[in-house]
Amino acid sequence: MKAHFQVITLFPLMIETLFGEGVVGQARKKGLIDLSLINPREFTEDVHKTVDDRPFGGGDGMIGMAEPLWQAWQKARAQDSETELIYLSPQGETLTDTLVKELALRPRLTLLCGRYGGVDQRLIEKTGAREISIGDYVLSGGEIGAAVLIDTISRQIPGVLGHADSAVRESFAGGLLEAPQFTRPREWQGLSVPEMLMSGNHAKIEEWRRWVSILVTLAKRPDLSKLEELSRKERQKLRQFFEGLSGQDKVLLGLEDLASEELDG
Ligand code: 4GN
Repeated sequence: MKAHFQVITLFPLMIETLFGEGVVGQARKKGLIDLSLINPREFTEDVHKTVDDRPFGGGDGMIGMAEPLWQAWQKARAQDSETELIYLSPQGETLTDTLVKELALRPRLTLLCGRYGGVDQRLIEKTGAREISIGDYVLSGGEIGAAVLIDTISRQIPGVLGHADSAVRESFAGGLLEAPQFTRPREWQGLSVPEMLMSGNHAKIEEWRRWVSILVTLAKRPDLSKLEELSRKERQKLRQFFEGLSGQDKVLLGLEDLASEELDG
């Protein structure tokens, strides 16, 4: 399944720069991802190439004019008749791992980036654009939001990530954070690496990482953890595992504040 992203933006270089290299840049070279940039300025008729104007009723910022954006959308549709329009805005549905996976099922998307005060609402109405927000904060333009969508969806496309492809893609599924990672040297500024990771026993290491993942999620993002889905037996095993960690490992893993009582019940 090949992805096709089209981005309607006054600043195409922002997007082209970000995705000229890195994981997405490589995937474009392999032909797994197409990226088209459409500049609404292309569709202006006046000498000043006007794409925005002051808001009716007054207020700060400039508003993207409906007609150049409409023409840009027609171009996107001409290039991909099945593309769907997404408008990046703080008013949209919040992006989550679940929504990323849903969008990745049909990755033929046109991302509309507003600037300044946003775009004329009649354009949103006429196009039926789906509004998505990348989080509860305001950006100076939709480009960074569009980039977040392109990056997160691309990681779901088979072949885009390295070997461990699906394993890496699944890392957030199940609502668990990853266990902390370490590399050479074995000792750095008086700190060593958890002994288990040096054991060479891959099955044991994977089991250890899974328990650490559960603990790290509980400690740092209790809102994500689905600990209530663990059985009583698993919870008991988790508590034993936590109590068996060395003091230094608890510190290294960021678990020093997690009390074993939190694993009760
Ligand atoms: C998207 C766009 C934040 C988001 C944006 C977000 C551009 N700021 N949270 N700024 O996903 C409409 C008004 C587009 C702001 C403008």
